[in-house]
Amino acid sequence: MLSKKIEKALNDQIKIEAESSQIYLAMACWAEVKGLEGVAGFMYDQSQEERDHMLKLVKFVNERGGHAQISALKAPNVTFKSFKEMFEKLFEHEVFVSESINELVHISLTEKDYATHNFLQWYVSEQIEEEAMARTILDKINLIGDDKGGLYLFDRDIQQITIVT
Ligand code: OFO
Repeated sequence: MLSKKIEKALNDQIKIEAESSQIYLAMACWAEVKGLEGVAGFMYDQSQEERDHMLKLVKFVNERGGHAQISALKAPNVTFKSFKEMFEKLFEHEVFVSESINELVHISLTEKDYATHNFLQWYVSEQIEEEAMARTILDKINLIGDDKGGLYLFDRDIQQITIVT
């Protein structure tokens, strides 16, 4: 059984994962209308992953005797100054999510909720991967700079880049 404090903290994380999904969906749309199909595909996949992260939490809360809350979401940014800015935002967002997961892990320990603590370890590992992937992409974008040919190749190769990391 979840304590009220843990239930509230998990529900807050459900909202964060849902918002992450919307943020990356908006990025996918922006990339798609700018003609970068590879980047758009990558962002659609990220958006789907975040929805999966949300659903995993929803099911956990309901299975543990809580009630998962589906709430109104903050509208995401829909335009960006550049691809660099867009990927910077992705990286910053993943760092924010990691901090939020860490806080959740901390609460699970203070509440002595070891089942939730165990469940959250999956998210801890996932955040290490996602931050590393975002950092790798950002490094590549910084190398490309304003080079149009570089951006073309980056768009073509982004799916592989992410598999390698
Ligand atoms: Fe990329 O954040 Fe979910 O967990």
